[in-house]
Amino acid sequence: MKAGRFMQAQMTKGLLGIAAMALPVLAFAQAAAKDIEPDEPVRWQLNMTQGVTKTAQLAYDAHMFALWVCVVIGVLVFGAMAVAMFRFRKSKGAVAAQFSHNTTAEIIWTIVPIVILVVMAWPATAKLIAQYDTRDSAMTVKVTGYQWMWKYEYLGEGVDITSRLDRASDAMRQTHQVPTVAEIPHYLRDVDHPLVLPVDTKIRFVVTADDVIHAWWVPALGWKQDAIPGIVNEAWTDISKPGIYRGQCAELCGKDHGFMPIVVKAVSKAEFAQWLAAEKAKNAPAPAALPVATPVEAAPAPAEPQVATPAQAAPATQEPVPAGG
Ligand SMILES: [Cu+2]
Repeated sequence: MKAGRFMQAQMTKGLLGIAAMALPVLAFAQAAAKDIEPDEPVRWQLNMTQGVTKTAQLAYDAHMFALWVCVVIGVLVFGAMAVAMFRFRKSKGAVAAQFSHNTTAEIIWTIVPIVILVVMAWPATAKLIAQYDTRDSAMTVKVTGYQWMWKYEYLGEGVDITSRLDRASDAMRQTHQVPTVAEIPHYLRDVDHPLVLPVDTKIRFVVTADDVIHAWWVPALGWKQDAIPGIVNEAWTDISKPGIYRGQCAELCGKDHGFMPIVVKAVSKAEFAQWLAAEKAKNAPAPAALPVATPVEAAPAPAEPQVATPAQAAPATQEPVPAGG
């Protein structure tokens, strides 16, 4: 019967749930010790991390709610089984009942799981809808996946970043050796240029890819979004804690799929404004430098338009995309 299978599945989940509950104290104690990378999972952590965004919190809440429903079902079902086996055992003279149908029992074991599923699906659906509501965002970042790196464009700001595996990890992986944590603290999980974002800001992401399907995934943010060539997907985030958050490409995208990590550096709004201004300054053409170089040829320079539009600034900052490897 359907209901029977459902109960079996719930029982299994219930057991796992009890196991997951066993070590939360340890996990929380270890998590408290980290403040630079607030949401990093720790060794032997069993439950999922809580994340640092509203959507991550929604996912965590849905997960905990479902977990506790499973725990209750597990306790009830295993309790009933234990009682049945102990109290009505053959050695005590119990005789198995003989019947082929029991309409009341069949109605109960169909209705009860339906009610449980609806009770779980209702809030989960509301949370999903909230996760996809990208309205009223303060800024937009366009994420483009490439084989094998990420490009981040701060739309309307004329600032973009190409983010690749850090050089230390890249050099080490070519040697086929495994570094110690002391040698490379974040082996294969670090990048040259992290995505810098402000905290307490609703940030909209538009996610796409240039070659094959990638997926942009930072667990602490609470979502994962496919990056598909020719399609623009949307997502949003609102980071509550400054810190470093690590993720990776989550869609098998070629031989270096495992070597295009993601690093988000969340900073205060003031720090972000400072960083953005510095990036803009870096990207702007340097008109002041021209006259100094050769005084004879300096004359025509002021005739050039001196205002840096994003269109002009962008090509200068884009790093060339290598053909592969
Ligand atoms: Cu990828």
